[in-house]
Amino acid sequence: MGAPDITVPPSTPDNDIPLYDPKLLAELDWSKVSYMKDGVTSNQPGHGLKVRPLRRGDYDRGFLKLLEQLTKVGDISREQFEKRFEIMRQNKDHYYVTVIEDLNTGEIVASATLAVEFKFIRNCTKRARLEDVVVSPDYRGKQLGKLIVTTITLLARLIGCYKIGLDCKDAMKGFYGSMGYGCEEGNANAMIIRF
Ligand code: 16G
Repeated sequence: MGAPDITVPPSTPDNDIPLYDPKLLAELDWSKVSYMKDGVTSNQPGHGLKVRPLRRGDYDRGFLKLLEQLTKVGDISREQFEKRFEIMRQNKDHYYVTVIEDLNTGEIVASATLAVEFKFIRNCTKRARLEDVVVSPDYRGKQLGKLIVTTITLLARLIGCYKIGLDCKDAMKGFYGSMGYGCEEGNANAMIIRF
């Protein structure tokens, strides 16, 4: 594991503001999850690790650098980050960015987002999307991918979404398939226009 190139921010009421209520994570029902080894869950993620909502102070904990593992992020200023964080936080019930922190270094080492779309269909239901899944290269092979993805899946269920979906590269189909995600017969076309 490389030394972190971050200076951990002090714990202040402002830095510690979570994007969503952390109590939700304590309520996740892991009882039917059979593929995690060593009893790992979001409540027991392993020594020195913590699964928690994104916090306002995570700008200084390598969160954006981590996202660069996934795609282009851009040169985001603290002000931009905090503005986007506040928009997400105020749109309560829509954005659940969830991270894994290495408590020894203070670094964010994995992240995934539950994005929730409100609908009229199916009695005004909610549909979930699993987005921006990323694990630091230094922490691969420790189940953190499965841990963060399953945390999001269970969270979607807990808050009452009727389904959860994702887009991914072909090479990742096996990974998501191992946690119950799959293509529906006759209904497996994700179409996009890039602007
Ligand atoms: C992947 C991600 C998606 C992310 C996109 C970014 C998962 C399950 N899928 O499809 O959430 O937004 O990559 O790539 O994490 P892009 O910048 O090329 O759209």
